[in-house]
Amino acid sequence: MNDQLQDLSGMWEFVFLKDEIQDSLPAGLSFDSFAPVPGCFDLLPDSYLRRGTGIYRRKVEISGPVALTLEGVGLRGKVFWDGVLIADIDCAFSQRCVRFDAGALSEHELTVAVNNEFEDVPSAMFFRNYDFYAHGGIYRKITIRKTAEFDLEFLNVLPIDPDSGTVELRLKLLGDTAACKEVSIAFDHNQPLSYKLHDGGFCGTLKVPSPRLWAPAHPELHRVTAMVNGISFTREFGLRKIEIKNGSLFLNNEKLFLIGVNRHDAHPDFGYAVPQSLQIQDIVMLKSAGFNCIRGCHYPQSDDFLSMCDRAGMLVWEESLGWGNRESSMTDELFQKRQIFETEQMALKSINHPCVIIWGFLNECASELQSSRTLIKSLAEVLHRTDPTRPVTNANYRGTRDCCLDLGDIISFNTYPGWYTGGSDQFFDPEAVRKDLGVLEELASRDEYKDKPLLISEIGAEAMFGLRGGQRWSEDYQADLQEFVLRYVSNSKRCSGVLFWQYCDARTYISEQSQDKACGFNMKGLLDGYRRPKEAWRRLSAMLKNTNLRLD
Ligand code: ADA
Repeated sequence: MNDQLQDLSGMWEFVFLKDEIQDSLPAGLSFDSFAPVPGCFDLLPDSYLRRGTGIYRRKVEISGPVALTLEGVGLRGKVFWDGVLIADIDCAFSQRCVRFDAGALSEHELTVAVNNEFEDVPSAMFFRNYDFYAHGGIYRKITIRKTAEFDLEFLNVLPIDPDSGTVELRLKLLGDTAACKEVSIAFDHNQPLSYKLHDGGFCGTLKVPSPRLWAPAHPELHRVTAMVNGISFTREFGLRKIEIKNGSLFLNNEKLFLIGVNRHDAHPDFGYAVPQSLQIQDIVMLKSAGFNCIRGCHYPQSDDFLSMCDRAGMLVWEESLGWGNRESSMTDELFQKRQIFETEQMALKSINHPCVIIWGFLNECASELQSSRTLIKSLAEVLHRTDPTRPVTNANYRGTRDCCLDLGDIISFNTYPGWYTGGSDQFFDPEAVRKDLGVLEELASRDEYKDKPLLISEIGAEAMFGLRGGQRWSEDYQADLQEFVLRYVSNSKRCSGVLFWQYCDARTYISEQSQDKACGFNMKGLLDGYRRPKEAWRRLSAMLKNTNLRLD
């Protein structure tokens, strides 16, 4: 950790423009308001639910070579330093680090222009039919720190044999590394050992002294400090092993059963700029209710959120941005290039977080088409190449029509019996769910798939908070469904877990473009958007607490 780090969160000057800006700031901009950073400008009074460009500006006092990190903006952003364009961010939720010379020590002007208008082209990363709101804003924090003439690109620690503390350490510097000849590496507070650098890089198998395993019940973390020419870089990591054996998941050689939720990092009033206190509360609520996993749907998670999951021992499925992507995108070369780049960046960003046990991508893409195989195969390959220690998957909604199940390590089905299919009656029909899940289990048991774990990665029903009566849209209908699902999956011989859809209600749209949702929210939450528990939350929590559900 570099003690010269400045967190630029707070109140920035702000102005909203109806139009998109190009590579220079419009002349004569008058910043007529203020806005919170992190924050979504389309939740501010004067630009509420409008589409256009939010321009944020603040002063920063710093000099010389610096690294500016934007942890996530949306939908796209342009970054200016003293009016000069220094970065163009073309993907929502993705972390970007920009290195440049800030100039002489004085008050400089940092301006970030973010735009939430849709690009209706196949290569777009965020489409208007995505069933989660396309907020405009600076979703996550921005920091800046002074650097030397060289800087750290990454310092990754991959657990090879956690019990013995054997790890693969990968370090890469960038910038002027000519004078960087060796690196000294220390684990925790142990003596450092020196190693030669080659072209500013090092890769080797090292031993962590006094290794302590990371696991949900005892989330032990280690630290590694690398020092080059007097400059030190520290990263946390965890020693744990996630693997697949005979069609099941194993964590540290113990069979793993996932009972979790899909969680949008969202809130009705904050959009995707969820305060850290609320993120912590979400993790605590889930952990104390007995859930053991969060699928970060459907975009990369912030480093802070993953660090909190590391500390809490909450398992995470992290995935790159995508939702229902159609053949026109799946076969578009620029879309393929962007997806591969963003997915690799996600893995490099999160690789040290032991809580992340599964990599995902392209939620519910057109995986029933042969033409989708090229991109799905490339994404699985780039993840395996970047990180050979974690399984990869993509949640699909094509059931038996899917033709890409062989490309992932885990078979993950999103399915909505009792809501979109079956259960045509106004009241919950368990037979519809039993039949649907039985078909998926049978498919996953075929020879070509039987060695892959099976996850029900989404299942649920809408429920309006406070509505009772047992009919569709009521809390008790949703609770009847989710209770049946948990009982069924817990007794399944084939399933390795279930991730309920979804943790809490999240903003979407009322429009023919998306999936019409009452009140403009996807209300399949076990809690409402303000985290008020529905009947389903109470029932599942009771089941997870009071019965010895199969958690092997
Ligand atoms: C899909 C999708 C989710 C959500 C869900 C629903 O499975 O992956 O993001 O849209 O359907 O509520 O319909």
